[in-house]
Parts: sequence; C-alpha cells; structure tokens
Amino acid sequence: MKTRDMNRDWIATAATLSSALPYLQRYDGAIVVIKLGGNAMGSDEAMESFARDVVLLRHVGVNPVVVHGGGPMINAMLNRLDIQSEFVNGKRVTDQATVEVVEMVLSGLVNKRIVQAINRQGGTAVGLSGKDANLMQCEQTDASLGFVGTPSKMNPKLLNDLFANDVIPVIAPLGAGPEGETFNVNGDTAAGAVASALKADRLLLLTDVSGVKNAAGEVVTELKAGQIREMTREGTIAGGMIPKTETALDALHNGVRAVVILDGRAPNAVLLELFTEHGAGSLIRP
Ligand code: X2W
Repeated sequence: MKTRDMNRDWIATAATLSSALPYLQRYDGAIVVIKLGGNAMGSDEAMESFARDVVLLRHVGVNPVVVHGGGPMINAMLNRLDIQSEFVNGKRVTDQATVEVVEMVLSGLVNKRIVQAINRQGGTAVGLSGKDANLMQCEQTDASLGFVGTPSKMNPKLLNDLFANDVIPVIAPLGAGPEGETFNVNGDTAAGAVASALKADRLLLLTDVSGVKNAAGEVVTELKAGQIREMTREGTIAGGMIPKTETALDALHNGVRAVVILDGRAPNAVLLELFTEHGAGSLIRP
C-alpha cells in the first residue's frame, strides 16, 4: 500500500507554484529577450538549469528569445590557433582571421550547445545568427576595430513567426554588412537590438555579477534610467558594467519596458526574476 508523506518540502513547492499565479498572468504572451553571456555559461548542470527555465517560460505562455555571447570561448579557440586578440572599450578588434574564428565558435559551438540543451529539456529551439533572414544587418562600428558591427536594420518578422510556431530562437551575435562582410557584434549590443526591434517586455542580461552596485558596493534592486546616468557620471558605474548599462538605456529608449542585469550563474535566476516577488539583480525602468 502506498501512503502519502506530507513532507514540508512538497507543501512549500505547491505554495510556491500558487504564489506565482499573478506573475504567470502578467507575463502571459510577453516577449522576454535573455542575453546569456559567455561568463554566465558555466558547467553542463548550469546550462541544463538555464535550459529548463527557458522551456518552462515557453510552457507558461512567454515568448523567450535567447541571444548569447561567448567571449571566453572565442578567446580559448584563438589561443589554440595562436591568434592574438585585444579589446578596445569592451569590443574585440576583429581582423579577417579573427572574424572567421568568431563565427565558427559563436554560430557553431556555442549556439548549438544552447540549442541542444533547450531541446533536451523538451523545448524546440532553433539556432540563428543575425545573418539568417536578414535578422540583423550591420554597419562597421569603427574602422580601427575592423569587422566589428553595429546593428543598423533589424528584421524581426522571422522571430514572430517562430513564436507563433512554439519555437524558441537562439541567436548568435553576428550580422551581415552591405558589402557582404561578416560583422562581429558585442553580445549585449545584439541582445539590445533584438529586444528593441521586438519592443520586448523584458530584456534580461545574464552575466557573472549580481547587478548594478552603489558606491557602498551593494546591489541596487530598482533603478530609473536617470539614476544610471548619474551613477555613470559619478564613476560608481564603471568598467565592464558600462556596456551593459548603455545597452539597457538604449533598449529602454527604444521601447523595451524594463531591463534586468542579473547573475546568470545563480540557480534558476530567470525564474527568480520573473516569477517571484523577490526578483534578482537590478531592474532598470525608463
Ligand atoms: C564579442 C562577441 C561575443 C560576446 C567578442 O568577440 O568577444 C565583440 O567584442 P560575451 O560572452 O557576451 O562577452 N564581440 C565585438 O559578446 O561575448
């Protein structure tokens, strides 16, 4: 005979599901763009947990889009090939040999790892880069950076078609230029451009820091765009955080409703942010 153990953990699980109802209702049909940075892509377990969260989002009626980076994976491959690489203001100086490696690593290894992880959890992910269906056309950012691109024209129609077919797009940050060039796009910039083109409800920037910190080093949980500008002027926001906050301000300016900068390595970071009162990281509003 089987009896039921009313263990407290199960009761807590049911209570958690119940308390998520208002959030599930709020995000029904919402478009959520998730930038998964190379630094937030840890072990296979972490990737599996991320993939589960994304599949769960899709199942509860959210339209998730993953835009990924992969800077550390590009560095590793460039090292193996003995190609030197340097960054200027957070962007990789990209010559012809480098852009070939960037495309192979991002569109190949990294993109397919994420696609496969999502599909293993029962989702239907399709991998793309900004070249597919002219999703992200680019122009050169600055001649001194070589093949680094700035998104200039977005064609998000394919993404809407994929949502309608229950498909989760996974996008590598590369785009085509007017002369047939391949451009390397910073992952945060690409995610911001995708979120802007879709007028997304949320842009989540998953990284390896817990959020935007104030002068005392504490994570600020809610910020307005004006406060970000002030903290940048004061120098409280500096270094690697600047490209993220700039992406956030641009996206908000272009109609994205809110941007969250959060630690993607924390367990279930995406669910914690979207479906609990607690939230995660720093939420930035216009
Ligand atoms: C990046 C693209 C990958 C990226 C690069 O070559 O590293 C530029 O710098 P993370 O992991 O998000 O940093 N592109 C122009 O952004 O990766």
